[in-house]
Amino acid sequence: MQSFLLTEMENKLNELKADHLQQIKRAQTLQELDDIFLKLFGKNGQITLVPKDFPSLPKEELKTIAPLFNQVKNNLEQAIKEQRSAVREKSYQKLNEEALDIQPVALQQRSGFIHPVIKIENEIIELFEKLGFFRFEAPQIDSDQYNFELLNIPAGHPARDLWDTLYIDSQKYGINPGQLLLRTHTSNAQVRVMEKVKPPFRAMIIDRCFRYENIDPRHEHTLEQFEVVLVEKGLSMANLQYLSEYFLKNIFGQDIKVRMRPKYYPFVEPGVGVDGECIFCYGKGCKICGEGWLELAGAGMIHPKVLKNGGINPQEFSGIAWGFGPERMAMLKYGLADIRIFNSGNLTELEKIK
Ligand code: FA5
Repeated sequence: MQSFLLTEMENKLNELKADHLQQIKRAQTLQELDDIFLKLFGKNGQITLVPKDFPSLPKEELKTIAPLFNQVKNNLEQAIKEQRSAVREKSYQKLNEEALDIQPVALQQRSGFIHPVIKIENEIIELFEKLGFFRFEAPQIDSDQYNFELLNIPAGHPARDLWDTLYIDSQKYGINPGQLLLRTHTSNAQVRVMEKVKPPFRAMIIDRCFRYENIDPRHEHTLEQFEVVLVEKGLSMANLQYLSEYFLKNIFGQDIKVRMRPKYYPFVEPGVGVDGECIFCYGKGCKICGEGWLELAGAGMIHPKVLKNGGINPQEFSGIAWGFGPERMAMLKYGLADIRIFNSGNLTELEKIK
């Protein structure tokens, strides 16, 4: 007669099998199946714990229970495996049946556009090329010599205060402090072009400059300048006046009101400031322009000392230099109240500027 323990174990295995085969068949999700699997085969699972009583059975009975145990274990494992596949298959079918609308979404097309300041600069370059000007480049990091000294602005001269200069900590490069700077204007090209090109010549420089500015709607720390340097025989203020009008009327239209007023720049004599009438207040004065005019350029006849510094005889040749801010021009042309939009990187706003 078989032992009570064996009978008990056989009953338990048969019950486990019957109960769980039912549960497995009914399971509708992978989560339910995982739970059943853990309940049976986890560390303390009901099937896992069955063999712990095997050592208490006589050897003969072990031969009976072991195959039953393996059979129940395999049946349950197999049933879970099959039901997992069935659940997966069902969910794939459901996905297939759901009419997924996968029409392509209408993507908004964005094309690149030219920055408004570059646009105005391209117009300017084209205008001056027609008059025989060639492009010249000077370094953005330059020496005090070319930015100031050779332009008749010696160290300690009060005119240096006209430019809020950003100096480079140059000692670590073996250069005396105060000798290396971010150029404050494109005028640093004046003597360089004279050294490189034999007169007569008509050069233009268009590039970035830097100032230690308190930024506001009219002032940026990083700004563009455009400069012409014209060295020929017999030039006068009349040529400067002509160039100013040719240029500004071509950019702004024939109605632009332009004025010239005396202005001190150490590298020109006489020197002038060129202003355009403010389009926001029509000359009345507002918070954008101050007194009704927006300063666009500084200009004048190149000082004889500067010509000499560039190796040119001032008795033989005369020069005109003229430097202005393309951003200020773009503000006037496009009716913008704040210069800071240009360097803002705000593509949505920049794209609107037409
Ligand atoms: C100069 O920089 C002179 N080098 C111009 C010059 C050239 C005079 C040749 C004589 C002969 P000024 O600092 O005024 O001058 O600047 C010239 C123009 O640059 C200004 O009229 C203005 O249009 C623009 N500008 C100056 N500072 C700023 C600024 N912080 N932000 C934007 N534009 C500026």
